[in-house]
Amino acid sequence: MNDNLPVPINVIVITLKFIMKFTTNDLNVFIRFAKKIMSNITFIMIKPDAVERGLTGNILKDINDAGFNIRALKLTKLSIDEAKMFYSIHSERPFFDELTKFMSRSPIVAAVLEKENAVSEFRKLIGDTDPSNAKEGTIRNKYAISKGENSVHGSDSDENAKIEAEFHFSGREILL
Ligand code: RTP
Ligand code: MG
Repeated sequence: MNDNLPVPINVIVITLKFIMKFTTNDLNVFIRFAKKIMSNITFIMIKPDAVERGLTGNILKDINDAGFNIRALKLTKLSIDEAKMFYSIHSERPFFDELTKFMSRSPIVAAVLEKENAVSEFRKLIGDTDPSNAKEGTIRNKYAISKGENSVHGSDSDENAKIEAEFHFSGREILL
């Protein structure tokens, strides 16, 4: 008996097509799942001006009342170099020096928040960068001092939320 019978080519093709279809489907499911997780997460900071004035509790309550779940949280302090790194996208802007000195002046509270469409939902909750333009009831409208000292930071995209969360937290500090 011949143990080395060749496998017909059409059997090989059908098997390969089956494996490829299976893995492509799996990959698509995984990509959809990853995108869903990413769009549910944002990174935020309670800035020095708000921590200094004892507003951390009020702001965390506003965040909670707006339906966000806290997935990571810590009190920390940025060095001037860390502030420069974090806000490097603004390095050419005239307010960069003022911004990085302010952000490293005293402790901040950093957090990762979860909610559907977290990035845009959080930016709605905090309001315009300049508190004089921020809608009534938004966090910046209620607490910010000025356009520079505006009490809170929120990521501006899903990609940046991931980068910023990883800047402040190790994987085991984020409880998803
Ligand atoms: P953030 O990144 O802190 O959430 O603020 P944002 O998106 O609303 O505003 P962005 O344009 O990214 O600016 C970053 C921070 O820089 C300070 N800033 N100062 N003095 C000024 O004209 C000025 N403009 C911006 C603010 O602290 C702003 O949040
Ligand atoms: Mg920004």
